[in-house]
Amino acid sequence: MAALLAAVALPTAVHAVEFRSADIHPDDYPTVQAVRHLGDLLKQRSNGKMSVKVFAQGSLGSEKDAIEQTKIGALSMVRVNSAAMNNICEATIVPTMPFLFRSTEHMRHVLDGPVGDDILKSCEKNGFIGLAWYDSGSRSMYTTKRPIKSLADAKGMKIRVQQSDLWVSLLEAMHANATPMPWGEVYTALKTGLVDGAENNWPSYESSRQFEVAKYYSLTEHSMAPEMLLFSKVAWDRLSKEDQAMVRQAAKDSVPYMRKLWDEREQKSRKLVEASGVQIIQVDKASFQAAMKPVYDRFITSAQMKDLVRRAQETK
Ligand code: GTR
Repeated sequence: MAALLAAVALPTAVHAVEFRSADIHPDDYPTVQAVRHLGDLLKQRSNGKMSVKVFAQGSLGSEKDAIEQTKIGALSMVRVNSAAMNNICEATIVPTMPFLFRSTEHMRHVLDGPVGDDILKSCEKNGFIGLAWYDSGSRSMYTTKRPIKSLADAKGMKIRVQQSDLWVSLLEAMHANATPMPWGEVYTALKTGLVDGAENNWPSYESSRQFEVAKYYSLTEHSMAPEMLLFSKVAWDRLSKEDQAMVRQAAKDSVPYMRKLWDEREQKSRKLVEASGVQIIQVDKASFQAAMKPVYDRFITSAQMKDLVRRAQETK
């Protein structure tokens, strides 16, 4: 009887597939929650045939490591910041560019529209199926010893940046000393004085506890580099057309869910950080923006990149 049951149960078990996905953020972070939600949708809609397991908190390594694993198909999915893809898929530089987006609404319109789609599609040649864009708010500078009140204060400071040539150039345009390193190492680097500061949005600054060691947060809001959800092309090609469509739809449906969580978390994180005694500094954003011309001159050179930037800027 047991053998008979096993034989009956086997076909479903064989065909059920669990997609492994990585994220460097903790369990309660909106990106992790959103990918879990996507997994729930998928499981429901496929009657248990497809599901997702999210490995959070960087348990599978840095974003760079996770991207490499996704590329070879060892991981099916990965959620990373657009910056982590800058050196791999050139067009991801566009939404990472300083001061490109005018507001959250503008960013969402661009990414939800043809420009966002074109950038996602362009990563296919590099081995990644772009499934969705998620919010990441605005990134601002924070420091340990003294506040950045103006552009001049950033000069010579050692600032941690993401592992992207664009980010090195962005901080160099502020005359800071850019130090690329994985996110998981930043807390210690700030605490031990290896770097004088870093930059990120409210939820990352808060969830990483970096606000405890870098207590000056200067509202430069210099980039709205969004989050990306990518599927391994190798793993994708093993799926049927129907399953691919189902994954795409679930990813799409996870976006409004993510944005709701994001909006709530941004406020919650900001309040928590403020209550902890962090000093929030208003800066003249226009002066930081003006300093970014060399970054555009260096990275937005080809006709394709110029076209994407122009179309993004022209989006209402
Ligand atoms: C966060 C982002 C992460 C990672 C991190 C960093 O805002 O969600 O994917 O890019 O910043 O600065 O390394």
